[in-house]
Amino acid sequence: GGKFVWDDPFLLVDQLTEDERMIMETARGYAQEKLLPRVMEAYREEKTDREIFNEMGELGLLGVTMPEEYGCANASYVAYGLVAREVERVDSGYRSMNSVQTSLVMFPIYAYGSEEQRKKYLPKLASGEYVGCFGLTEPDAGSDPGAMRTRAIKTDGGYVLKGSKMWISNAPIADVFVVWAKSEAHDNQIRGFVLEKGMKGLSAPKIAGKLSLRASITGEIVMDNVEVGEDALLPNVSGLKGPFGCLNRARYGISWGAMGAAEDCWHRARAYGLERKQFGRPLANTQLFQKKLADMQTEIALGLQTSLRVGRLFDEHRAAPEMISLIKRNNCGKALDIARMARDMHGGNGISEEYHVMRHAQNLETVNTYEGTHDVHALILGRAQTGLQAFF
Ligand code: TGC
Ligand code: FAD
Repeated sequence: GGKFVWDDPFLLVDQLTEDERMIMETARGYAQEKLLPRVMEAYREEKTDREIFNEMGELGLLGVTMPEEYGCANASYVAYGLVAREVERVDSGYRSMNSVQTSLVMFPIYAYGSEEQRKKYLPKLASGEYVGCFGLTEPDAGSDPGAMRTRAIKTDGGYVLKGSKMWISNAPIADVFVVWAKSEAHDNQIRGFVLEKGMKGLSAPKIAGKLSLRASITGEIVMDNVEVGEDALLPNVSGLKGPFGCLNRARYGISWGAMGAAEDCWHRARAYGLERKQFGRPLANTQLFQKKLADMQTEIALGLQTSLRVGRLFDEHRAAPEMISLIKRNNCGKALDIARMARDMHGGNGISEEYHVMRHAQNLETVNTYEGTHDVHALILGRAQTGLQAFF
């Protein structure tokens, strides 16, 4: 007979390589020792610690899947998922900082950039010396990024960029901006451009008043006739498949990350239920409490196993976008349900910052929305099985 490990029901750890386990341990140690002690204050005060990028960079946790020649770990997509899970166990905002840098900034420069662009940006993004951001969403183009208004107009030596982006993670502290614009010189196709902090006409005001993801800074990107050279254009991709190629990777990582947040909520609810007594016995000794724990355990075990499967397919270049929509949607939705449930199981204490579950629940509202909302991924999956387009 096999052994049942309550917090690893399908023995996920056994399915990892030695390298993956090492990266997971590094990420877990860092997250628990360095991120957990500062998250309460960061969240309460809406404070993003810029040094987190340097710390993650030093440990090789930025751009983990990219080659060693650019200062990266050349690890598997499963390893990338494990990092997301460990970091998001502490806070979705910290995972967001890592996802954006890795999948949305380093990946497009690596996959679509020139060798000069790779050499110029990747090592500094890998070490955390540079912070990157990714501008796709606009005030009037969120779920429908094809409706973007940002334009690149051809000049003698390059382009002028005009437009604005909304809800951009890392933007106010970013050194490097990967932005997507319709380019007149390229049949109005969507093209990627790499902008740098300090360019004339470029600003990134902070969006204040967020009640979710408060440890991760979010901003606008305003491009008021920003002049760039030809060397700012990402030469090797055109059309929506450029940004979507990045989103496939980030969404996949989020499917692991959301499960990390859910695991933290589950473990905390279990520990609370064992400790807290009402009606003369521990809460965990009641049927309703145990049913909730069983539901959490089940959804998390299934969710992690599917992310692992898609990660392996990613490494074999066989992961389809629809697989990623399925796990991004389901894991985020389930994580949000679990966090709300854990909040409830903590009673009044559940609303206090000290118990962490309310913060996870608030964060997961964003995670369920960004990178394609829960419903938008349903429409992607609906289209894939009916052949009918229901977006409009
Ligand atoms: P559609 O006609 O479906 O496709 C247009 C072109 O794009 C290609 N494509 C993909 N390529 C690779 N991977 C994918 N997942 C792809 N999805 C589409 C497609 O093949 C086609 O190429 P071509 O060559 O034939 O032109 O486009 P549509 O306009 O109908 O799209 C609809 C929809 C809903 C699927 C899509 O627009 C969508 O996914 N919307 C959600 C938007 C979104 O996810 N935004 C994310 C912004 S970034 C962010 O949130 C970062 S937060 C990160 C953090 O802080 O952690
Ligand atoms: P909308 O598209 O207006 O959607 C509103 C509602 O309508 C949703 O429930 C949606 O599911 C529903 N809906 C939309 N279309 C349909 C349809 N056809 N049928 C049925 N229902 C529909 N973007 C970036 O580019 N870079 C970033 O770094 C980034 N970081 C973010 C950080 C945070 C904290 C947040 C909150 C967002 C971030 N985003 C980022 C933006 C994010 O990707 C968008 O918010 C998301 O794609 C949804 O777009 P929207 O907000 O315009 O909502």
